Amino acid sequence: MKFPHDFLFGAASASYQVEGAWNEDGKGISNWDVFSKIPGKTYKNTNGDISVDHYHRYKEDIKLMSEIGLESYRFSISWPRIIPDGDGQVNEKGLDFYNNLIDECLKYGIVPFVTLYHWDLPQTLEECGGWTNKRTVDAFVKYANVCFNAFGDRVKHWITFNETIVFTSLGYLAGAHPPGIKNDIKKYFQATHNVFTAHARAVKDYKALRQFGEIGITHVFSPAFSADEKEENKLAAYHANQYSLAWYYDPVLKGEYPDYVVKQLEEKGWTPDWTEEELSIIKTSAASNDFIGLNYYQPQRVIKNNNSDEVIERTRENSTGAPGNASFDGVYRTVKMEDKVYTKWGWEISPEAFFEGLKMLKAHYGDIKIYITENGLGDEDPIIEGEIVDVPRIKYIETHLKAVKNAIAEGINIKGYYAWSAIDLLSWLNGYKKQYGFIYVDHNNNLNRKIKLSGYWYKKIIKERGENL
Ligand code: BGP
Repeated sequence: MKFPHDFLFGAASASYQVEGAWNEDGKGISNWDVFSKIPGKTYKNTNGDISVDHYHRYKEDIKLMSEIGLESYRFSISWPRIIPDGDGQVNEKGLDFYNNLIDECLKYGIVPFVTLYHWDLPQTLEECGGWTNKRTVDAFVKYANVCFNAFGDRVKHWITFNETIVFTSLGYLAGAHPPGIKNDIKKYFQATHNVFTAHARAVKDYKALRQFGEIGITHVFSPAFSADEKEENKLAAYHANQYSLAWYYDPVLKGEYPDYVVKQLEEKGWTPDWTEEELSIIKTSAASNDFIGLNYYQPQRVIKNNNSDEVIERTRENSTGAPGNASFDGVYRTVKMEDKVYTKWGWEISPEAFFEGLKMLKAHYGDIKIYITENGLGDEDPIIEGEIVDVPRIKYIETHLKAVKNAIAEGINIKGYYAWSAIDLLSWLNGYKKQYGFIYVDHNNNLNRKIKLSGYWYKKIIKERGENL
């Protein structure tokens, strides 16, 4: 079987992780510009001031992407580049940059797939309470409209938010992302609700513009499985799926929050401050949401947490995805398992769980349209005689693409696959050490670029439309 002719083979990036030029051409300061400069917050205090300088080298980068044969490039727009103070004047030079980037993609027939929010919030909004303040919701809707109007003639695929669970939980529970707040459960849920409201309003506005493109949201896809057959662990996995999956997917796909969570939030006093109007906009916009983007790296293996009084001290190291933590409410715990395989950073590698999770999603939400908006291997790539021989990455992407192919054969409506990442870039908390790209960037030599073995391998897969996978 070949992948369907309208299936997009792509790769992804995010503004803060690639662009650099943090204070050029009128760009405002973002929360990450500030947060990454607090000593000890990131690996070796790395930050995105220069990153891989995509802002200045985008032409070279898009050309390399076209050499790989990418059909689509998923990138994000930096909000503070467009509206430096969050909700004030538009910065024309910011618009110019993305107009040029989009045009450069189109010149090579690469479909631009645009994320509006991949975590770099204008600092002025962060200082007013960030996503816990409804002013940020209004500001986002305004910013989204500016982007639809400026780029919507050429951009027909929009993602409102990237991974709400990550920026809200690391921002308000683990304190590992901006604004660096720890264990404030009430704020965490408020932030999530405000994001869903912002998403719903942006979807409505986009549809009203009649630009005839599609719009959706990207979520972490980390389905929870019980570590064994014990009833208490199965219940713990159910709980994990309610809080980390249903809470995020239901409002977007069904237009309402899951009862199981809503009831518990009421009991515990964690219910967000929400209005009838917001709930109704979430309800009515769900039907207009075109797709769901899934970022899949690993599943969660779950057991019941038996020492729920334990204080969970989250550090940078244990908050970036490796199993071993208790949930914020103390109900369950993710575990590392003897019989599973893990990356150097402790993330499980499981194309099987990916496939199982996709079937679970279909069983629960029916025939939704899906893009895999991120999937990839963080590794330290060997260089042999000048070539970047990232064989483990090829293996990783190959097995996960096979899972996608099998899922399509099962009738799951997957319309594209974006490897993370198009090019080596700044990992939020792991610096440049953890590489993901098809294109290598030499930090010791002028940020020179070179296509890796995985890039050439992907080129072949795209050319054959995955027939030999
Ligand atoms: C996702 C983010 C990406 C990227 C990726 C890899 O959560 O959407 O921006 O960072 O994870 O994460 P890391 O760099 O921590 O390995």
